[in-house]
Amino acid sequence: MKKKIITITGAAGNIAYSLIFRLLSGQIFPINTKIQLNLLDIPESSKILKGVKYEIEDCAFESLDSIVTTDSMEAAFGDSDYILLVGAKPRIKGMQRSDLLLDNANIFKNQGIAINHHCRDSAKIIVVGNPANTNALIVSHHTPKIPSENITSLMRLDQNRAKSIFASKINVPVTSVSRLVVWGNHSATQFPDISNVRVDGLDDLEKKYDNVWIEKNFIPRVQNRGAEIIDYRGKSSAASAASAVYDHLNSIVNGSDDWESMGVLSANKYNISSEIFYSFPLSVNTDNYKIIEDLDLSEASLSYIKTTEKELIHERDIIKDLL
Ligand code: NAX
Repeated sequence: MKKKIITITGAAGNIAYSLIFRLLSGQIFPINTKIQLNLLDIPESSKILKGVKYEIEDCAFESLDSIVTTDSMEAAFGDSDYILLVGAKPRIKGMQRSDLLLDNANIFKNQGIAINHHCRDSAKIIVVGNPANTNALIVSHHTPKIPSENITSLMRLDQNRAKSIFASKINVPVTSVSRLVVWGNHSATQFPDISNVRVDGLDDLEKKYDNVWIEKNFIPRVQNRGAEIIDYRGKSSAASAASAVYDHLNSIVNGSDDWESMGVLSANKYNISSEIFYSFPLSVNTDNYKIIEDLDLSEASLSYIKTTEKELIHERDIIKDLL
């Protein structure tokens, strides 16, 4: 029997409430692998966390090895194979985006320091809590022991949203759509890019859509999908976010045949600043990822990728004292 230790922060929150059950009933790891869950939340959430633990136990999952619930970073991060940094403060009424950035930046700085102290250098870290890309930059800065390639931020929700909206427009199953990627920030400046899209492996789309639809409808709808969900549901996306974390982790563990979008340290590709976490088109295998290079970018695409870069540089400048 093999065992994997997965740490989830913000484990008493909404995303975790879907994610945990998806992970334990899913098929990311071989069937003989058992999962130890280390669930971290703040002391104020300890009662909720206990309820979550009882519910997990009540599912009698075959894949479950054990559950640790804790408010101690040392207990949560020690020996973890995968660390899913979901927990963060929500933006409350009247709060400026920059206040949220700084509050959450401090959480991710302290978690980075603790991870560096307690984890193996092979640990893989996925940053979900917002602003996810900038939080990943902070974590990366405070985990010198861990290779920056092991740290990625969640853009898969944006990619899944883009694929599903596009598939529905051209009336094909979402699984037919590949090479649809999202560049930049997990925010309303992101650039969902259909320039290289394939449907059932072919790039001949027989003009099933037009550029006006892409520009005026598709791109803004994907960029603002989070707000659209809040508008209807009265709460932010949680189940779809959890599903995207599952997909992201699955790609990291098992690789992917498709192009994937993840926030990664930029490494100066496509003339994007090397000091930000930015979502690029990636090929992902079981050992690492590679930024897909030499894609042709139209004038319009270049403008989109620079706009979202500008926002990430601005976020980085707000938290620069923590780097
Ligand atoms: P919730 O507010 O439901 O849960 C957050 C949990 O984090 C709470 O239980 C809270 O007690 C805990 N927490 C706060 N500070 C903590 C700390 N220092 N250590 C450990 N736990 C702490 O939010 P939820 O809906 O679960 O969303 C979590 C985060 O994901 C938010 O920042 C949200 O904005 C972000 N998202 C990111 C997405 C992405 O694609 N990157 C999409 C979905 C989501 O919006």
